[in-house]
Amino acid sequence: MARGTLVQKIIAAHLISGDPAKDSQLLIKIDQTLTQDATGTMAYLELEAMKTAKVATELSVSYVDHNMMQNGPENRNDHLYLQTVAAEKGVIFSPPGNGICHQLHLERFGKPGKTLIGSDSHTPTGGGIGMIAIGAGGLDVALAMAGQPFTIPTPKIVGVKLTGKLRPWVAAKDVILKLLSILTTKGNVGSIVEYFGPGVADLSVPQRATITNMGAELGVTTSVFPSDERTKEFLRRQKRENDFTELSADADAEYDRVVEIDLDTLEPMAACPSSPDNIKTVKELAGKKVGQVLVGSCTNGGYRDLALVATALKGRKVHPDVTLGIAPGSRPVLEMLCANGMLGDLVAAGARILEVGCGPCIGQGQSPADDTITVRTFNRNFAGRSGTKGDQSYLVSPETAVAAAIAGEFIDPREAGVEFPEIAEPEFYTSDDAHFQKGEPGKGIIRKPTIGEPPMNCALPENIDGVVVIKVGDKITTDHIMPAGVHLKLRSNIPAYSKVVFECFTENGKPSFAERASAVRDAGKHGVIIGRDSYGQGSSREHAAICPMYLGIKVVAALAIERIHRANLINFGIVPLIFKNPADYELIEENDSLKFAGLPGQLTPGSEVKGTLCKADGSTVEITFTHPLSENDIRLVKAGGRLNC
Ligand code: MIC
Ligand code: SF4
Repeated sequence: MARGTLVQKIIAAHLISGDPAKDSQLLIKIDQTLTQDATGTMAYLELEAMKTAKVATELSVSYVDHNMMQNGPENRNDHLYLQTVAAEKGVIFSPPGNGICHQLHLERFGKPGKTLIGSDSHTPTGGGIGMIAIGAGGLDVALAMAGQPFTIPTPKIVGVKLTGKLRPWVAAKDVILKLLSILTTKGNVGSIVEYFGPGVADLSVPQRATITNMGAELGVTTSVFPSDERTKEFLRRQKRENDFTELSADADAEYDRVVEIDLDTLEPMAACPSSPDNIKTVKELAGKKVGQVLVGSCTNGGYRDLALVATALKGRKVHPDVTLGIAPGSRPVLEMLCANGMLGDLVAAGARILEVGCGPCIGQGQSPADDTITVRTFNRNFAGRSGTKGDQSYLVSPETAVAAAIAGEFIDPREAGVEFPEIAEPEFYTSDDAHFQKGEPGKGIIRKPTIGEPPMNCALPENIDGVVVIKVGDKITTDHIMPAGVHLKLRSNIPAYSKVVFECFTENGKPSFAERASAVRDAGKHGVIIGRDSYGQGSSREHAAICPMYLGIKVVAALAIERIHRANLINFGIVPLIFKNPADYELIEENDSLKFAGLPGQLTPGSEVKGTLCKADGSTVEITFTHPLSENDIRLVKAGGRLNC
């Protein structure tokens, strides 16, 4: 691993086993965990299955922020389970209405130099305060709560050198959009981004957190900023100055790759439909009519973001053709806007005030109209994530969003005729922790009927009599595999949720993926999924592995599989394979038979795996795969996943 870097120092302080100079896998101690409700129910069911009496971490927090619509009893049933299981296991519970996990964790619990894993892919938000904060599947978080170390690939460190200062109307969001235009969402698996250089001091902790949050879209393990005077200042304003430790890389730190971004020359930018790395300058989009603007999410739901929008709108009205929704990232943020009158300014301007939480970012309401542009301060614009098929979702800064809300069209915010609102950090943030619950154990766990058990798998069969149930292309996200939106409430009910696996690929009148996979399983055969590059991007939702496993999928073969999804596949006993020769992908069609004789025996660290492709005309081709599995991973997949071990 690159020497003298901040990442190397924090990892060295947490290393349990593995030599960063030699080994490809490192086991690190985890100080803190976080979960959110949509992945949390499964994580705590798994923790219960491990018979853990109390969590072994320094701090574990269970947040409710995703599933808050309460259309039907499922959401509230989940909340009650989470509240009572937290009390039993020594986990702090953050109830619905308190805020988005990442925003609250940064405000109230993040500590420089600590390690954090969270069952949400945007856990790297904590990198803004100098933590090594990593997104993971629920089972890995449950294991960390039980005191087990977490495995990371020995990272390549990408140093991002920041110089200069952000100019008015150019935002922290534009820094990460610029980096996405350079590094893209593909090909960064196993890397960690470390920010350094004189430009770092120009950015406050919330601005840094915007950058590390959306760094998740690069597909890296995490991103991290040094902990410096700005960090100290943020912690003082949060009334927790004692949590400060100064941390930085050595002056002569070596990075595996260096990218330089001059903040002075950045432009307002947007990620265009339907990928966070489809970047254009706002100037290039100028004049495009906008139908909806949404401000909030764990990327831009903080005090400065909303205060900027409120101040720009003061005395103005939202354009009549636009609906503007504001979803504050946390209760403290909303409380501050209430206290200083900015909430009134937003309401007077015509904004619709939404509940504190993830809300429209995960398709919980506010789906845009057909054929209209929606402009969002969020981090993901995957096709259909907004709840509207064929949506045109653009990701921007609050600065660009408010300019579009006023003008009714894309406009470079520097040309919108609005005076730039200088937003000072408040002398003190609202730091009332009264709503975090440290419940008492011994009162019992409430488990209503909509909460099922995590499904079990069987050991990996000797011979895989595989059938290709689906073949998909590049950049398949876990939103494609396991849709959220209206189905999000099924997260605690695997049989019901499994029915919508790959729903976006079901053609009208044709059998669904679930029906086809079940037919393969019921015929005594084994389901195979074929993906192309960067399979399993995005969300950490382990349901993208659990539900296919439930439907009998045994193998996922692709050109590349993203880190969190790959770990989830292994955890649930699905074998991830990589095409040795990428051209072989072209040979395979849906419904082909792909057989693996003696698969458990073929799996040793670094081994090749041979499969036989049998075409409908009776011809056969041998295909060679590699795999990314360590010795321990092999043990897990052979057993049928961690819960079977
Ligand atoms: C997301 O932004 O996609 C989510 C919803 O927060 C997910 C977690 C989930 O699917 O529950 C994530 O980012 O990991
Ligand atoms: Fe919630 Fe959206 Fe952040 Fe995911 S990306 S945690 S859905 S706000």
